[in-house]
Order: sequence, then structure tokens, then C-alpha cells
Amino acid sequence: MPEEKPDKKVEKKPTDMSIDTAVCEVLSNCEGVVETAFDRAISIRPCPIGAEGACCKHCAMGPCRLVAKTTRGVCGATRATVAARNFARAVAAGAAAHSDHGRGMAFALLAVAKGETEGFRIRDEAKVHAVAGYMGIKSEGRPIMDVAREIAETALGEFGKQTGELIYLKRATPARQELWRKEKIAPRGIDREVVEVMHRTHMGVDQDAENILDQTLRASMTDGWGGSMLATDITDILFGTPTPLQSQVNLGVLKDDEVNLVVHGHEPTLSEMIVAASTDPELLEYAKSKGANGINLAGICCTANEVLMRHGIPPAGNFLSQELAIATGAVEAMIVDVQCIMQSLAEVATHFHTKVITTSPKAKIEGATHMEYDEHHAYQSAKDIVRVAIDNYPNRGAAKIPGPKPDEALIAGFSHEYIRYMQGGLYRGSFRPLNDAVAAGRIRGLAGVVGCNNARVAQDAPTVQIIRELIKNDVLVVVTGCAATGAAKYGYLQPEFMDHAGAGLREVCEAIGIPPVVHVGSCVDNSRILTILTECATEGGLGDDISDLPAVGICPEYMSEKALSIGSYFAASGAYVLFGLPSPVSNSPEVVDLIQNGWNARFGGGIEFEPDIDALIAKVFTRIDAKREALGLAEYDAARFGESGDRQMEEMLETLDKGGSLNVYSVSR
Ligand code: MSK
Repeated sequence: MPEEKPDKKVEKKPTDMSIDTAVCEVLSNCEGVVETAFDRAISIRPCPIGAEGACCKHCAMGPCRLVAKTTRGVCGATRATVAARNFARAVAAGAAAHSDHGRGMAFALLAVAKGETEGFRIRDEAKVHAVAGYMGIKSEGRPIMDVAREIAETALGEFGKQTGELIYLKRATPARQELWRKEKIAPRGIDREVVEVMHRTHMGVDQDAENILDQTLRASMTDGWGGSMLATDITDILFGTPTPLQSQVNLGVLKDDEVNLVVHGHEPTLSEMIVAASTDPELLEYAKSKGANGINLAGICCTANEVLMRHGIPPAGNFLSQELAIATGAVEAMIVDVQCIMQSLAEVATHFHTKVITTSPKAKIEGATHMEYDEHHAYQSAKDIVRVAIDNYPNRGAAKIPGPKPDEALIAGFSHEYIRYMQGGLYRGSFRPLNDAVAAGRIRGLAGVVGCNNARVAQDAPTVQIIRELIKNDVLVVVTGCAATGAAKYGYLQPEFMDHAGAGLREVCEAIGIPPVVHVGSCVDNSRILTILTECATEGGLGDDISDLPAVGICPEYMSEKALSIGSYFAASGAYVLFGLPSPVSNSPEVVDLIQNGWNARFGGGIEFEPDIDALIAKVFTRIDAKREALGLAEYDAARFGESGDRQMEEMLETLDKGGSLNVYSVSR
């Protein structure tokens, strides 16, 4: 018999790199005509030296490649120093991005409080009081705008603070605060810690990997317990604290006969006004005059999550879908602000009629139309942009929008206030039922599945595999960012997905009235997960701190530096975080060990990179079960529970189906 030859390496096609059939349909239409990130990910090999954190380009004597027998750069920097510096800078960039978002929200609140903006108002007064309480600001009996102004000024003060500690550290458990002080990683001011990472990682400054990584943690905490938490709180104040609502997801939300606008990026201020402008009677009339039957708004990335959580505006997709929304030929305007915006959008748009509109002075793209957003005239800015989109409608050619599928419906809008409210109502809301369910073993543990798409892995595949396996094994999952949108695309945010949950988890979700996969918001809303975990830890019965909880963080398809910042602040907060991609510090076993085991020993949380998704899932269960054992809880037994609880979930759906709202703004008081 002739010897069998090994298979020839099969060339990948763009459509192999997504499990989303709508995305694949558009990718097929693009073949040979429009180049996308999917094509480029196939043709560009990732640099193996940079990928491992082995390249040092911090001075002009390099770049030094610390590979093979080279263990030091020209200056003598070791592999550990170089890997730690690279990681630190990535985290600092991520923390800067999220925190600058928080700063923008604080300026918006200040403008509202001073009466300097039209269009915005305070929508959640209860949250104003709650945030004032966190900040130690007296609010009772004062005019709401005075309190809002002091909140905004205090928030802005957190950026430039030079000494002391971030105010929001007080929202952590007492045990965690003490640990941060003991380990000397409590951050002082937001800008100070980010600047200090840049200083320390300049040539010839901090050469000790562990010391560099401590500063990395400090900077990351300015994100989670600083900029992101402020962004979440102030967004709730200005635009409302989310409550559950229904929507749709994916490219099929675009409409054949309406003006399609897609908002993309991260900051919600302009998009909030665009939501309002898209229902403005004058503009609707104008759209009709151009032959359109209406104005249809959709989103991409986290701007999408912001307007989904508060208005039910449907996401057209997650990170890797951004070019494809344009490639449907049905988008009149894609309005971008900051972060996660591919430069290729302007080039893709040249093949269609779409106008890519940049709106932030921080983010311009060659080939795009720049219409700078002015928060003092927010509504007028939004109207001007919507008008440009309407004017573009008659230019639309033959569009090919993938048809919507039935499982592309979703429920979102789960703020931590709402989750607490569901567990006891307005006056007796708590996390007791959830804690009891974990203690009893109905719920095996908790997992946050967060983060991006990455063109190096099949879009959404790891995310849905992980979520499916977790809920089957009674792990309650909370989702944010593009992972949330990914989950939604396959029906995972529908109540019907309860059928795939383990019996114990299902029983609890039905009783409390939450789905087994809970959408808590955008990337900055990972701060809501910090709050939820802290509430679980302080409720009692599951230890004293986040590190005691049977909980893990998972970032299956990370792409952004912000994800590394998120992973780091969760590690500092006591959560173990698994990333589903190769390690960016693998060139230094010392750094791999420091962020995984070293941090775990000191903070009870760490970061591990595990690209084998089956192995990652196994590690999640091992971690959760070890934490259960350490708490002295009963060993998880999948067959132990199964009788359904009451019908709160169904009742909630009935209310939504009848067009009712679940307004619990007052619960945040
Ligand atoms: S948008 S940071 S691709 S989650 Fe928040 Fe998605 Fe990641 Fe951007």
C-alpha cells in the first residue's frame, strides 16, 4: 500500500473565520471586491517576536529581539523586564482609553449641571444620591443640579489627584482595601498612575519585572475602580440606569426601506442624542421626502451596548462585523466616536455609498467625513449628522442585507441595581438569594464572559462554546461588550436559552427572574461586575472578599489593550481571569508566573492565557470547584436539583410583551 501523505496545509478562507452566517453571507459577497480584516488576517502573519512580548523598541539602540540565544537587549534589559514593560504599556493604554471615556462623561455631567448644554438632562436622580453617597457628598435637601455639579467636579478631581487613594476604592470589601494598602498598589490619581507606567517603562527606569507589574496593577485599577466605574455611574445618571428590555441583533436589523444609521465606538453622549434625533418628527418627515419609510438606528461595539441597554436600539454586530455592516450596501452613515474603530472603514465605504463620519477630535480617519460633536449643542450636532445620512439615502445602490433569524432576539438591560432589585424587591433587595443558591450548589459558580472578537480566531466560536458549557454546568454567566453581542447572535440572551441551562441554575433563574446569561452592558460596565461580585462577597455566606467567591473572568477572543487592563484590575480585585488566546508575555516564563501565580498568591486573582478552549473550560471548573471546597460548600452535583421555582421570568416577559416597562430607577437609591 502506498504510504499516506500528510494533508497539504489547507488555505483558510474569510468565511472560515466566523460562525456567524450573516457575516459569512456578506463576506462571500465581498470576495475579490472588498478587502476586509478577515482577508488581512489570513494574508498577514502575526509577528512571532512581538506576539510573545520579545521585542523591545523603547529606545533607538534597538529594536532588540530577545529570541533564541539572545537573553538581553543592548542596554542589558532581560526578557522578563522587556515582557513586563510591554505588558505594562498595553495595560496603561487600555486604562487610559476607559478612563478618558469616564472623563468625557464627567465633563458632560458638569456641562449639564451648569446648564451649558441643550439636549441632556438628569434621568436618574436616585443614582445622583447614590453616587453622592459613594463620594461622601452631602445630597439631602440640596438642589439636584448642585449635587450633580459636585459629583462631576469630584470625578474630574480623581484624574488629577496626586496623593491619597481613589475614592471608589471604598466600594470594595474592607478586606480588599486592606490588602491593596498592604501590598502598596492602591492607586492615587488616574492620570498619575498611567503616566507613571509610561515613565517607569522608559529606557533605563524600572528594571524589576515584579515592580513594573505592581505599577501595572495600580494603573489598571484606575480603570476598573476609577474611570470605568465613573463612566458607568455618570452614564446612568444622565441617560438612565438600565432595566430589562427586548431587542434584536445582527446585520438583519438593517432595513431595506429606511435610512440606516450605525453608531460605533464607545462613548454614549452623541449616540444618545442620535437616538432622540432619529425620532424627531422634522427629520422623519425629511427622510420621507427622500423616499425612505423611516430612520433606522443600529449599533456596533460598545456604543451599541450603551444604546441597547437604555433604549433597546439593536446592535448590528460586534467588533468584526463593523466593515460588513457597510458591505451590506445598506448603511447611509456610520457614525464613529472613539475606540475599536477599524481604519479600513473609510476604504470599505469607497465601494458603497456609506458616509463614515468621525465625530471626536481624538479620532479622525483619512477618507472619512469629520463632523465634530459639540456637547454644548449636542442635539443640534446629532440632527446635523442624521440629516447627512438622510441626504445620502437616494444614493443607495443594490443592498444585500442578510435576513434576520428568529434566534436573533435578545433581552438586555441588567444593571446591578436591577439584579439586586429582582432579589427581594424595592425595599428588601439584596444578593441573598443568589448567594444561597451558590452555597446550596444550585448554582455551581459565577463567570463573567467579556471582551472582543479577534480576527485570528473564528468570530464568536470560543465565546459561545464557553457560555454553552458553563450554563449547562450550572454556572451563571454575566456578559459585556462584544462577547455579549456575540452571545446574543445565537439566541443565548433569550429566555428560551434557559432550556440549555443545568437544572439548578434554571430553577434559580426562573425564581429570581433573570436569564442564565445576563447582559450587564458595555466594556466600561465591567465595573458593574466588580460591584456585583463585591455585593456577593459582602452579603455573607461566601467568604469576605471577591477572591473567596467561586467566580472566574473569561475573555475568550480578546483583541484590545483595554481587555488586558480589565483582566489586570479583576486580578487585583481577587478574580482569576482566563484569556482564550496565546500569552503576550510568553517569552518570559518569569512574567507568565508572576501574573498567574504571583498575583494569585498575593491578591487571590491572576491572569492566565489558554488558547485551547476545551482546556480553558476545564480550568474554569477546576477553579470554581476549588473555591467551593475552600468555602466548605457541598461538592457540586449536577443531578441534585431540578424543581422549578416561581414564574418571575415569565411574568417579566409578559410585561415586556405587552409594551410595559420595568422602571426601577428608584431602586438605586
Ligand atoms: S467594543 S474593546 S472590541 S469588547 Fe467595547 Fe468590543 Fe473589545 Fe472593543
